[in-house]
Amino acid sequence: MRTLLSGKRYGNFMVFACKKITGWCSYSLMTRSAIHELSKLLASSERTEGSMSKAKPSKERRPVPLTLSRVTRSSSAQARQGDPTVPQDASAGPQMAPNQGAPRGRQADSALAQDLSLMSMSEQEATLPRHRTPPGMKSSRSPPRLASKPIRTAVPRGTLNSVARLLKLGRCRNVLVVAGAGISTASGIPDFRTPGTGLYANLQRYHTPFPEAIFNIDFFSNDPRPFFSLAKELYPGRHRPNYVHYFIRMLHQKGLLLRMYTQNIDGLEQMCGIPEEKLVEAHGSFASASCHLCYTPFPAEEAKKFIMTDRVPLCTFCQGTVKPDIVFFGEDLPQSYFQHIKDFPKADLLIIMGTSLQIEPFASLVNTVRSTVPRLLLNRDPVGPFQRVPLRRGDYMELGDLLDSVRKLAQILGWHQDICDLIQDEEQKAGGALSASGWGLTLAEVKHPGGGASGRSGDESSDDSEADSKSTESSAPSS
Ligand code: CNA
Repeated sequence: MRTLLSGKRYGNFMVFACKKITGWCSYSLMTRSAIHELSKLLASSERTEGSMSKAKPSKERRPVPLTLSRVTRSSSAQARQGDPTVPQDASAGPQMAPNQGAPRGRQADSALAQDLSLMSMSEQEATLPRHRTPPGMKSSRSPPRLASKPIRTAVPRGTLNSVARLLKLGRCRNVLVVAGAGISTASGIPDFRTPGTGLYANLQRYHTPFPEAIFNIDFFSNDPRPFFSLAKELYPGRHRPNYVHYFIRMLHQKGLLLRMYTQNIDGLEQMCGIPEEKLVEAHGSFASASCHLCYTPFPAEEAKKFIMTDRVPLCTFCQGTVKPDIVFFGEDLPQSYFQHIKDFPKADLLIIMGTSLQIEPFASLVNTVRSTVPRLLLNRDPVGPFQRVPLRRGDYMELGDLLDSVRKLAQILGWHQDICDLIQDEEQKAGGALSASGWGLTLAEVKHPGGGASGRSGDESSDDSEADSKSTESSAPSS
C-alpha cells in the first residue's frame, strides 16, 4: 500500500487517500481488482491513522460542488501487470446520488470501507468453488447435504423463451439494458478482452507499457499518440450499428425500454436511433472534446480533424492536449450515470449484453436491481454474478454469439421482421453506404426480412430454442 500511495501511476488511490483526510464525497471508476486493493487500503487506514499523510489530491475534472460524488476511472496494479492469478472479483459499493449529502469524515469512510470489504468478501465467497473438502475430511463451510448436490443444478429450459414469455405477458415494461463492447463486435469493432481479437491483445503496436495504459490519463499526458491512434479506429463514422443495437431500439419502440446503460464509446447506440434521454453513455463519447488539463471545451469536429490527420489538438487556453470526452481511468463519469439511482429500483427486467463486467462502478450496477427482478445475460461467457453456482432465482443466461442470441430472442418475440424493416429503412437513409453484413445481417435477411438464413417467415415465435443447450436459467435460489 505504501508503494501504491507514493507511485505516480496510482493516482486513483490518491483520490481515496485524499478522501480519507478531507472527508470528500468521492468515488472512483475502477477495475474490480482495483476495488479489491482499495478496500484493503481503507481497511488498513482504519488501523493506522495518519498513514495517508503522503497522499495528495488528484486533479478534479471540473469544479464539482462538495456534495457531488465524483466517479473516475482507474486501473489497478494487478490489471496493469495483467496478472491472471490475482483475484479480480471485488465489487464496488453502490453509488451515491449527486447532492445526496452523504455523511462525511470518519463515519462515511468507515462505512465505505466496511461496504467495500463486505462486498468484496461476499463476491469472493460467491465465486469460490464450492465443496472443495477432500474426501474423508469434515468441511467447516458447507453442510454435507449440499456436497452431494451437483455443482450446476440449472437445467437448460429455454432461457430466451422464459424471458420472452415475461415480455409477452406484459410482466416487464421497464427494461434496463446494460451493455459493453460485445454488442459492437458484429459491427467490426473489437472488444477489449476477447483473446486474439480484443484490443488489449493487440496493443503492442501502440507501445504501451501495459494494455490499460491506453486509457490512463497520466500516460495520455505523457504521450497521447497511442490513444489517438486507437481513437482513429473508434471515431463514429467508420462503423454502423448492427442487429443488436436495433433490437434495443425496438425495445424502445415497443415502449419497454426504461434506459440503456452502455460502456461503449463508439456512438452506435445514438446512430441506430436510441433517443438521447433513453441512453447513458457511462464512459463518455466522441461527441465533445476538451483540454485534459484545464477542461476548456474544444470543438469536437476540429479535434477529430486533428486526430484523423495524426496531429495533436492543443488547448487554446493552456496548450494542454485536447482529447475527446471519453472517460479515462481517473476521470469523472458523466452526471447522467447517476440516473441509475432512480432507474435500477424501478426496473422489472435487466438485460446484460456483451460485457465482461470488469470495470467498476459500472459492473456493480447489475446488482442494484430488486432481488426479484429477472436478469438475462447474453454473452459469450458467464460474467459477474452469473459466475455464481447455482444462479440466483430469476437469473437467466444465454451463452454464445450475441447476434445469434438476440436474433433468436427477437424471433421468439415476433420482432425479427420489424427489426429487419427498421434496418432496411436506416440503411436506405444512410445511402446504403455499407454492405448488409455491416449491419450484422446477411443480404438476404435485409431484403427479405424473416426469411434469411436464420430468419423464419411466418413462424417467428416458435419455441425451438427450448432445446438450446447453452441456455441456462436458475432453477433454485442461490441461498
Ligand atoms: P470487454 O471487457 O472487452 O468485454 C466484452 C465482453 O463481450 C466479453 O465478455 C466477451 O466475451 C463478450 N463478447 C464479445 N463479443 C461477443 C459476441 N460477438 N458475442 C457474445 N459475447 C461477446 O468489454 P467491456 O465493455 O466489458 O469493457 C468495458 C470497456 C470496453 C469500456 O470502458 C469501453 O469503453 C471499452 N470498449 C468499448 C468499445 C466500443 O465502444 N465498441 C470497444 C472496445 C472497448
